Amino acid sequence: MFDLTEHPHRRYNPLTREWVLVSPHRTKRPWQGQVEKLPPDTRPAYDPKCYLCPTNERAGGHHNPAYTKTFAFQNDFAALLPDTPAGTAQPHPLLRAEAVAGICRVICFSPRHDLTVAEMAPADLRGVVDTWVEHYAELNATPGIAYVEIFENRGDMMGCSNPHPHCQIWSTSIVPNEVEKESAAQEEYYRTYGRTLLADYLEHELQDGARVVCANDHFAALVPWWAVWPFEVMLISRRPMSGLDELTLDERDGLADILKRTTTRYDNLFETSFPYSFGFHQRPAGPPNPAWHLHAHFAPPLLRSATVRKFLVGYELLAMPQRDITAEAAALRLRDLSETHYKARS
Ligand code: H2U
Ligand code: ZN
Repeated sequence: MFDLTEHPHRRYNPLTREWVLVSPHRTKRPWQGQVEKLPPDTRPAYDPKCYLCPTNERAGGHHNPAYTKTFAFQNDFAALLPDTPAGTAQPHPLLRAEAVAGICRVICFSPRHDLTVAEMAPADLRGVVDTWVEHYAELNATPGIAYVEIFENRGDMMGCSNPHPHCQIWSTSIVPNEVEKESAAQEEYYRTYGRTLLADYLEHELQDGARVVCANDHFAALVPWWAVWPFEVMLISRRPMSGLDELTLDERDGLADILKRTTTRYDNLFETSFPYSFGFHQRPAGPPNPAWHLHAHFAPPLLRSATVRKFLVGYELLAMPQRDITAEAAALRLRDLSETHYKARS
């Protein structure tokens, strides 16, 4: 008899329409790979050498103001530029290129160099949500912008260059690959069923409970059925809406609350500043879209301790993503963790 907790299988991701291979029996194999030590987090509240701390100098001679809440600025090494001329090139039918224009920004979450999302006060996190809403609404309405990606890389492991709490926004004249896949799946689902794909998915998950990590009146955090990263989590708004700009004020508080509770569980998992890439998926430029359902993805690399991470290599790069622990086992671990940050425990 096929048993999801024992037997190798593949699971379908209806958002990207791709499969992930799950090998639950492999969690028994011995580990002899790379062991990394994460140094304890001993950052000062202000670091005179940090290019994100208040009053410090950034590249190009820019000076940060003495900001007290959030602070946004144009990325000094932007990957996309607003004035790139439109154009295409096709030297051969197989070789296509298109110009991409865009606006890249950095948002500091707090003047405090030593904090993480998990350690920020709920009111300050609500301020971060308000800043995201403001920038999403403005950029999404900017002529020439087709999509606004808000994301945070946290930790050296995820290629983050600076531990000061911050995120980036890359807004582009094109809709990027992952968003295009999710758009197509959600549009088709909505045309067929007249409901959003994630509204139906979330309704099932809240009833079932096996993959739910935590929830409040406005958002749920869960390990998706199709998770690739060991402790991957999705945040899904309980009310279907297509973008951050549609959040009510209560829902903004709900988002701040679920962010704090999810990242606190993450930090508590291995009692470390848990590395991850995080970001929102929401409707491409245009008015509210009933097919699109606002959500966020956490992609964290740590696997079984603060020193053992998952790499997407070999089979994952050449064939398909693969995981060992099941989504249900990961959700159970996260659900059982405290919502009091380990650093705040006496
Ligand atoms: P990470 O979040 O991935 O570490 O990136 C930080 C961003 O900050 C990165 O995109 C920008 C880099 O271009 N940056 C500035 O805009 N000004 C600076 O003085 C240094 C870094
Ligand atoms: Zn700093």
